[in-house]
Amino acid sequence: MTVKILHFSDSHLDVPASKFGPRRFERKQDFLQTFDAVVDYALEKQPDIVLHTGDLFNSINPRNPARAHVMTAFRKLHTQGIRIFIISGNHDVPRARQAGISPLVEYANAGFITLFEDWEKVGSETIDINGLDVEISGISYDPTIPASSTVDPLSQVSIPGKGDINILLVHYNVEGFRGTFPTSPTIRLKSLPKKLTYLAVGHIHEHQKQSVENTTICVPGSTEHVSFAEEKHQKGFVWFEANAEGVQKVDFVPVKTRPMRTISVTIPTDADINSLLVKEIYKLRNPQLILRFLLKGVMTIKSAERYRRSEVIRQGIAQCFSVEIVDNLEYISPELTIPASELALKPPITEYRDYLAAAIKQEKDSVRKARLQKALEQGIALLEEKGGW
Ligand SMILES: [Mn+2]
Repeated sequence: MTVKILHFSDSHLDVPASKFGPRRFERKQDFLQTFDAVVDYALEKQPDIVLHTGDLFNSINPRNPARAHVMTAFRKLHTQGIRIFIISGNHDVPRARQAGISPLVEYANAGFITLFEDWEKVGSETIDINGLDVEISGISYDPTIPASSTVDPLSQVSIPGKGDINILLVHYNVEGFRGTFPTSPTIRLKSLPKKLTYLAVGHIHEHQKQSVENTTICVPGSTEHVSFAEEKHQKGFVWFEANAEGVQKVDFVPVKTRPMRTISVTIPTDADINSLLVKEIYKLRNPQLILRFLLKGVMTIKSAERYRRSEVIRQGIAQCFSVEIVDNLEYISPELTIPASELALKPPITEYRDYLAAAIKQEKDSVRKARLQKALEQGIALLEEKGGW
């Protein structure tokens, strides 16, 4: 007999989507839909256990539509006898007691899930599935570790390791996995707990897996593209089966997500940027597509004058789901011919003296000349007092 387990992660429900303007609710809906795709798969295929390895919500205070949605989904799974085990990720862990409690606590209190809330010590539960002891342990993300620390979060961690199958849920980077920054808390392969069958990993958004001795380390990745950095990743979740001999198979099951694409555009000299971008938009037109342009290169003043960013976006959102333009450009002006020496700034008192001296020289009326002379003296005194030179 094998135990059937569905593992998903990083759903980031109720992600902020204000940059999508009036389509922000639709964008939030995308995340709920991929979450539903996973839950529907579980309802249909009936795994024994469902694991979620953190960042179920994008924040500790998700809004009610997302909360209620998850409650309904977990109730359905629970009613079918599917056990759910969850940890908190860096996005949905309370950073301090004052910040309140995790939104996941509601589901645990309702009896629908088992939440391993602690980040200081591992929580553990053993359940019997088809005569096999399945030990599931978990440790939530520790918000007190500085993000730039290179600490190994598992160096002091052990699991009971008494099951026929032993699973540990974590939400950290893992040594050697893509998307892991060297200057962040990272699990070292040497600190994997003994007798571990499956390390269920959240936090890394790209699906990856690796075996180290008898342990399978698996990252299902996020269920939607959380940022443009993920645009090329296939999103989905993991279905695996294990017995007392270890993990027997691991399948990645893809889910349908909204397409996302970045197009880099190098600006040719004096090109009409608007028609260039609009042409690209028509080439890629797709009402589902989240499109981003990265403009690169140098823009002359002449082409900048013809560039109407809002016009490109207006035309873009008629053909695509959204269009974003990143245009941190350098501007150059070939028409600029003033010698640099004439543009140099003078110290404030020198500037003031030169300006008034010229005015005094030009003035014919003696009374006005005397007044300007007085203004020159008083002005210099005032500038000196204020720290001018
Ligand atoms: Mn995440």
